[in-house]
Amino acid sequence: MPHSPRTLLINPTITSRSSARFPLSLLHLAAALDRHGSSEIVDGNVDRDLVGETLRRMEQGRFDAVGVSVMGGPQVAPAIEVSQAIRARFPATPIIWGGYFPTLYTDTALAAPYVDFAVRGQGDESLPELVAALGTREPALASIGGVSWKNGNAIVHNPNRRFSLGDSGVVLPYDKLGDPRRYLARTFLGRRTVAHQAAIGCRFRCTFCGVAAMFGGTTMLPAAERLQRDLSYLKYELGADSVQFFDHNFFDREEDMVPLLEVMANLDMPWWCYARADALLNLSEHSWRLVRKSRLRMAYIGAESPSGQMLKEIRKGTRPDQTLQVAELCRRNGVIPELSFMVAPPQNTEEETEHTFEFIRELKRINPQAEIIVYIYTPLPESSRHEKDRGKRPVAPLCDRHGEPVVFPRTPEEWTQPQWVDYACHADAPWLTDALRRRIRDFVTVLRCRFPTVQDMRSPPWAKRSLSAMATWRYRYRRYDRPWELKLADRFVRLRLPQASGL
Ligand code: B12
Ligand code: SF4
Repeated sequence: MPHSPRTLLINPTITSRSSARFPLSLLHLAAALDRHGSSEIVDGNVDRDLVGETLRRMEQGRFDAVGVSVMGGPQVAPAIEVSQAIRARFPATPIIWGGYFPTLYTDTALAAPYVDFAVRGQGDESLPELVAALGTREPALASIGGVSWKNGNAIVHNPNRRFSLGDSGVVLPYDKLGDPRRYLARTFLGRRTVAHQAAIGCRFRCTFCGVAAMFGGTTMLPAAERLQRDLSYLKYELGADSVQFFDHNFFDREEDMVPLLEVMANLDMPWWCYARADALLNLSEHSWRLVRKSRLRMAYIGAESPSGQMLKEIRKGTRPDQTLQVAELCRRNGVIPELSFMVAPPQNTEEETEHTFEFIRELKRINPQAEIIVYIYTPLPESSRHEKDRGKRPVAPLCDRHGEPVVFPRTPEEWTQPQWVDYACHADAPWLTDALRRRIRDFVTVLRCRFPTVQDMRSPPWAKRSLSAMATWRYRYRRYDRPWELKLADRFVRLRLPQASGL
């Protein structure tokens, strides 16, 4: 009888237990692996003793391979820790890293002695093929698309593989997570919000974006029947009452969206998604009627910059006037736009930042409910971009504040240094001066106290109102600097910060 491979899948801890959402990457991989073998999942967001739980599972039963899902930023350190522990206790078990980190930084991931394989892009086909090959006497590794591996001292990158939205005809194996209901959370959308991914990829190729680096401009939408089936299961079997879509970009071409919007309108589950200003502006009144009926509560829109020139340079494909228009359009349709900006670019750093602050004020005048997220612009290294895009509109060489070239980490360990975790989280960059860093923090403090986010379920309304009143004069007179009294008050209220706890 052929051997049926067993794989252990690991989601290293990245968020608090209460913020844990379905580990969708591992659920998709488990569904694929279980067609010709079996799999188990350890979710470090829920099993807080990640290393202990992993080793316990491995002691209980033999696994042919371990797959670790890693995104850049705070997930790298626990991924290293669990991989090192597995290598020390089970040295013969192959360790495979997949997800955004090994896709964008493949050589860096494989520089580690505890990473044997890196899967680039989607793992749904590559991982089962790799695990099956590892069970053979002479594994034919070179023929598995999307896999990078070590051949002696050399690193071999097999060709990329095409993305697919294959449908097994059944819902994801949620029961592998123990009680899947514990992943439903109380949010501003509802009492039991569920995370779901319907489409994959994004047809755009913004130079700074990890999604563009992963998908290279590919997008695939699900059939309406599939969305209906999946959401019905989540609603009627698991009791979900609202949805947060992790789709890279939910709104695509209007004619393709209408059947999906009809499903949403019938299901009556308030929802949140990623969108683009141009896609929303292009919707007809008929589609907006569906959007309103479906109860889209909030759309996260990458506004990025108020500078048309910068938007062109990063290949965003939208214009600042569209950002202003979409804020107004959303207001009229009862959808809160969550607009994210990237301040402090490496060139014209101070001017662009101040320009963005003024633009945000204009947006707030147009739509006071608009939510604002301020990130630091931290472009990807050229080597991380999708192979189709490398060399096209390269970003100018990056220099730190002393004019020295920025050298990106070459090992996973270097990526765990605080300044690189901040870089991956778009929270800091080597070209920022202390004064500008403080200026940005102060602006964000005044802004979020003046306009507390509706996503904050923890702070009582009276506390939010008081903070907002305290921040009013600073906001009105642009007195952002050193808002000590707001920081002090915020220490008691602890307002939620969407850029840290959001997506
Ligand atoms: C959910 C999510 C989170 C969750 C964590 C999820 C978890 N692991 O528990 C939370 C909210 C905590 C989070 C945090 C962050 N995130 Co996040 N997140 C996402 C999001 C929205 C969805 C991921 C997802 O579930 N996709 C669905 C599954 C099916 O797809 P997938 O994860 O890509 O998995 C497939 C492949 O990657 C691959 N794969 C994945 N793992 C593995 C493992 C193996 C072994 C193999 C073989 C293959 C494989 O196969 C999978 C199935 O096809 C993505 C955007 C997106 N839509 O992808 C951003 C995204 C991944 N996050 C990103 C980032 C940067 C972050 C942060 C580090 C920073 C930030 N400011 O957002 C923060 C950390 C914040 C902090 N201060 O702590 C970036 C990564 C880009 C990059 N340059 O690396 C993304 C792409 C958002 C973006 N557009 O910039 N995030
Ligand atoms: S920034 Fe948005 S639109 Fe641009 S590639 Fe990334 S997901 Fe797509």
